[in-house]
Amino acid sequence: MKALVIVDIQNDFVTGGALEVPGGESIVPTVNNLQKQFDLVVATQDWHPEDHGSFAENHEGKEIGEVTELNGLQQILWPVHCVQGSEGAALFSGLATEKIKEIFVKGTDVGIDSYSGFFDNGHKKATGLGEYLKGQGVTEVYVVGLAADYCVKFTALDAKKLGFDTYLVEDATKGVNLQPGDVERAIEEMRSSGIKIVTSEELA
Ligand code: VGL
Ligand code: ZN
Repeated sequence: MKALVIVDIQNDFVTGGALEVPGGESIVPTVNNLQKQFDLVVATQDWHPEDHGSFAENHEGKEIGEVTELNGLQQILWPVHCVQGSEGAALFSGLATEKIKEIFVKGTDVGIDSYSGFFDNGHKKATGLGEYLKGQGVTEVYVVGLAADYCVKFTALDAKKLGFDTYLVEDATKGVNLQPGDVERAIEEMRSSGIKIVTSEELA
């Protein structure tokens, strides 16, 4: 059994959003098409309280993009984004949602960020996604969405670590590229961890 995991296709991650992935919305038609090939489609949603520790504005004197420490973990400071219940946190309107069976929220604890859709960045708490997929008999996980160099990468790496046969659909993800080359490096890291990098064309 295979599942499509759609990561964080939310208003704040598309063009004009608070934490814009340049052209992020351009993958949406591909993601919508891919959904037709899956009996199980799930999504993740970045879902932060407004006092979240990943927001630069919650750290006096610190700037967006700075790296700080948050409860013992390195933390990049981001602009305020995906605040629970806000328009920015809503799924992007172009995303087809009829087939999405479950949504797993992450980043809900003030003191820790969660790039992966499976666990927080300290691997302390699970979101329920892993258990859910195993309970559905899933053995293959296909990961798509935003952002390639953060939440998509860590979701795919955790899927692999949990023992799923894991695929990244390369043309169904886009990255932030805070540093030039970040997306390429993320893809190489995924590949060398045993994740299969495929295109939507190959899957059709
Ligand atoms: C993400 C940075 C902060 C993502 C979420 O969805 O890739 N990146 N929060
Ligand atoms: Zn976030």
